[in-house]
Amino acid sequence: MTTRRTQVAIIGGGPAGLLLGHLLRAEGIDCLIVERQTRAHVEGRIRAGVLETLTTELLERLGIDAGLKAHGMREEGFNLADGEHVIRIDIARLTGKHVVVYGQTELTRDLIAAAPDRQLEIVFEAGEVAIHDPDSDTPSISYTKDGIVHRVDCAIIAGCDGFHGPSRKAIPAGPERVFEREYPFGWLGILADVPPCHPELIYSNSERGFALASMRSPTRSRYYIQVPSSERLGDWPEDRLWDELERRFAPLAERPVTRGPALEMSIAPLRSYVFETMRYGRLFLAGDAAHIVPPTGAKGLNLAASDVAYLSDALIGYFKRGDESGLRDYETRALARIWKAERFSWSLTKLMHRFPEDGAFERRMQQAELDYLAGSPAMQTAIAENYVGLPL
Ligand code: RFL
Ligand code: PHB
Repeated sequence: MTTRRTQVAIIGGGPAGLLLGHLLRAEGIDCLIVERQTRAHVEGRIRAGVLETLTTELLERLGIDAGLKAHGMREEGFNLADGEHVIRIDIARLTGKHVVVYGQTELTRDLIAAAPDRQLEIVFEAGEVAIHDPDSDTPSISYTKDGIVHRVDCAIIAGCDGFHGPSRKAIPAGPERVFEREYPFGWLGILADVPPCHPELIYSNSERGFALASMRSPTRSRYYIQVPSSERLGDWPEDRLWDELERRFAPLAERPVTRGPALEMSIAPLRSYVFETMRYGRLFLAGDAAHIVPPTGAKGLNLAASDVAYLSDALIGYFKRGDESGLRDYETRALARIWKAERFSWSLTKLMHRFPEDGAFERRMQQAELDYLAGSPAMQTAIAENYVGLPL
């Protein structure tokens, strides 16, 4: 067994862990990231695509924004469609802000590539990661690598290990602090090197269910459709999905849907989840480790970034000035923003999907809300300001 010491042991090398690691290193704070997967696996995961200003500003502050500047696509509006009727939400006019389409995959690659120069150590393929004594003054983590057990003593443990990681499970919390809602459907996604059918994102509520036309670049498209939770990838040969996308977007998009071989296809279940105990002694949770939103509002990655903005501030205050107030307030500050993003993602999910349990009345409610939205600058502004991201 080996033993070493660092100031902050970060579990998980997804966006939350990588951003936190860089923000701490930028202030000269020692930290170490332990990641269960291989580097290739982490860099290959296809997930989010829409970044709020708050997230892009963090990358700019770190000076890890060359890829973002070169390839990020500035989006000044997006569209919500009801059947054949498209409502454009002009986010630039309504909020003075914009969002940037830049893949989580690319963002993760940029953060990993910048790590060695900034002395940010990432241990990939760390097995059996375990948390010890988080509620004591001498917390530590351990992991195995190449058959050797390593122990890392630290002052703080940051649990950035996603929804299935060990950090949340290390926290005893009563059921009154856990909030969950599962949806009876998932999103079937496809990524392909074909030009997008529309210059802006289209979220569509159609008779055949929800669909989203998104993109990664002018030559790479990302599409999703709503599928019942019972369906498997094997039920969806590529052509069946393209047929479906063609049907849904032909009446809405500027150009026909272009088909191409799938670079990736996957089904993601939809869930809303909040674990309100984000601090336990010297263990702090950030990102998907503490909360999940359905992807409809494009909030998951951005919430991971805002958690980390709060947590890095708190840790910098603690290590630089011995000020514990940021650590004390972390949970309250983070949850205030998390719950608003949970509300937005839930309400947009309810507005844009077909729920199997819904009847004619609920459908009329969706139609009335979309009709109201189409004619109401006030409601468009409310949607736009949530979409670009609420202030920290
Ligand atoms: P991650 O990305 O899950 O990273 C956690 C990391 O922890 C590692 N890990 C462990 N490491 C060590 N030991 C263990 N025992 C470990 N167990 C796990 C994992 O390997 C992983 O590397 O969480 P993080 O960093 O909190 O980031 C959260 C985001 O990834 C997530 O919220 C977004 O992808 C959600 N999301 C979207 N968010 C947006 O802001 N905008 C979007 O447009 C958007 N679209 C999406 C999405 C998520 C999707 N899926 C697949 C769930 C679209 C989809 C389809
Ligand atoms: C994506 O491009 O992957 C994407 C875009 C918007 C969302 C969710 C996912 O709301």
